[in-house]
Amino acid sequence: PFLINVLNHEDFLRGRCNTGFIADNPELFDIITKRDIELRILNYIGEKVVNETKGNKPDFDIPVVPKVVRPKEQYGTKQILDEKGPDGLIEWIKNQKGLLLTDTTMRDAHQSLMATRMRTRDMMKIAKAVSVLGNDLFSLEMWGGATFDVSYRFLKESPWERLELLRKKIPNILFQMLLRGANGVGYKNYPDNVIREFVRESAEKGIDIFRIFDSLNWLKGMEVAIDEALKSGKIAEACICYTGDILDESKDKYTLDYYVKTAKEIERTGAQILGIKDMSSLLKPQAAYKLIKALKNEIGIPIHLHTHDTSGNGVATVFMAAYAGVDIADTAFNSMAGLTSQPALNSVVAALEHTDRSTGLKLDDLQKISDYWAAVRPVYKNFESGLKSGTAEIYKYEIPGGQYSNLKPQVESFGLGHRFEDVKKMYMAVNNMFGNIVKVTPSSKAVGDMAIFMIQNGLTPENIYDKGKDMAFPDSVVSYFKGMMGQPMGGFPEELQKLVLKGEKPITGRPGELLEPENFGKIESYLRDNYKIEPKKEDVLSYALYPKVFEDYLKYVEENGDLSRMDSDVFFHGLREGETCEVEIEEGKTLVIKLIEIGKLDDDGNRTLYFEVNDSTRAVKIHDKA
Ligand code: 3PY
Ligand code: ZN
Repeated sequence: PFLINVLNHEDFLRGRCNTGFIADNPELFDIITKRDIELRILNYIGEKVVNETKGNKPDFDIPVVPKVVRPKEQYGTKQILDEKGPDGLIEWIKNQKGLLLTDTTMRDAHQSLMATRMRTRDMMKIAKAVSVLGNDLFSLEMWGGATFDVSYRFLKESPWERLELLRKKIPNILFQMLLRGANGVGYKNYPDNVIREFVRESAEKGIDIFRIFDSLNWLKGMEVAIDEALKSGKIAEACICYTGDILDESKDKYTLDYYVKTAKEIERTGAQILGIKDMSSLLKPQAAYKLIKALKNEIGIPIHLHTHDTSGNGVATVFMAAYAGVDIADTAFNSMAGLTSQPALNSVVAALEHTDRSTGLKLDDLQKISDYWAAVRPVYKNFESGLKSGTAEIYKYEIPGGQYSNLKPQVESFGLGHRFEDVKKMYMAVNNMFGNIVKVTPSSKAVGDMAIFMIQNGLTPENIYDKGKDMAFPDSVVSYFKGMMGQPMGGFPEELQKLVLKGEKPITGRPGELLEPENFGKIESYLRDNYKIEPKKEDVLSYALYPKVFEDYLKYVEENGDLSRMDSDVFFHGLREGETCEVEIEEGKTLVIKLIEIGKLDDDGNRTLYFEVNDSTRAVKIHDKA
């Protein structure tokens, strides 16, 4: 190919080449040949085989994709929004008797069960079936939260591409994303123009419902995102994050009155749906009934309940909310439900059949989708937390589902695995030190980081003011006390704030008002000059949100190629000796790869792996790190 490039070069063709020709045209070497792509894929698989699974790849069932025929005309909630506009959709929701359901499998369920690792490829295989068999679902939560960051950081795939691909396959069901208010899909406040541009672009690419929350229930933190979602003609679902226990009258901070008052303020922002975001599974069944009943009396916009099943009471909470008149509830297909994930969709549908809140969804159809996910899940086993049953302890610890499943590996990564129980207790103690705050990304991260930091350094709520005088606290904690995550109800505990900030002055206003607007033009030039891409708006936004993660992703893809068309069992576990897989390297071009033999360790610590690729034999040498 290099030679062909030379022969086709204009200067060469015109005889204008001299001895400087090669040096003057370094781009001639930039070509990626099919052999290069092949080699990168073999190296990738080789690394997995030699240094991760060590030849012991588990046996996985092939997930069965239900056969469906797409009707000529599909009519779902997406068509209602597109045809009737936001007001028409809200009117339609209000007229529904049955409980409307959202499926969260492609976002929160895998975020909360398997550290957000679900790849686009596994979603795409079932997308058409979801579209056809799930036509009567209210929405799919399939984007936002941690999925944005994790796609780039660990899966080496573009979240924007996921959105666009799914949108094409599922044209009939509303798409919903989780947006952390002024923190976007990140962990810190961004300049207003980043939030606005991000909402605009996401709406353009296919998001219909923006579920917006602030990690301290601080309305100002949601203002910009709500305003932009409304401007883009989509739905703003603004949230109250639920914490504490309204049934316990001895608790006087997060009371029923507090939630009703906050809900009314949310309604006044113009948001079309109120979200109740119970990220930590703290909303007990009877509390759900009481809360929804009260809200239904006080506000006019539809209410959408989001809860987790960490406590094991999630399905009961959905029922009690249904009987109090909640309009929409979040669930996940059964095989991806329960524990730190959402309550079980199929079970809720079954239990509500023949009642006045019957969902109208067909159980046999839904089962096929659940069966597909059941077969996909084992591939991701290494990312699961090992939690085997619901835990009532969550009411005490108040740890969000997504954080709970991640906390153990995080604690282990600090060499503190044996002190996990202490970390959970410290999480509770830190919450009290912080003044009993709402804990959800990113405020929950500040509490979690602080808990780990205190255990690591032998700090206690009593000795910290003395022992912690000269200590630099974790970034998230500093950012929290500076006011960069917003203002908590009741303010910051002064003494602790002083200890953490060490003389730095906190802010009391909206961080977005102080942050310099992002210069998108500059980012675009930077990306163009440094990477082999013609930057699109989405690339510029990804860089604005996560500069390092996005650059690492670009470098990775430049070095290793695009692995998004490799099946997940191969992506995570490589191949077994004798096993064959197919990898599509571009539309219509497929490599059939068989691992023939894993060679013995040689004197330099390498192993040679022999492959058959589309009938030719190839060998790659991999350094064995063991
Ligand atoms: C997120 O912010 O990603 C969450 O899911 C919070 O509950
Ligand atoms: Zn959640």
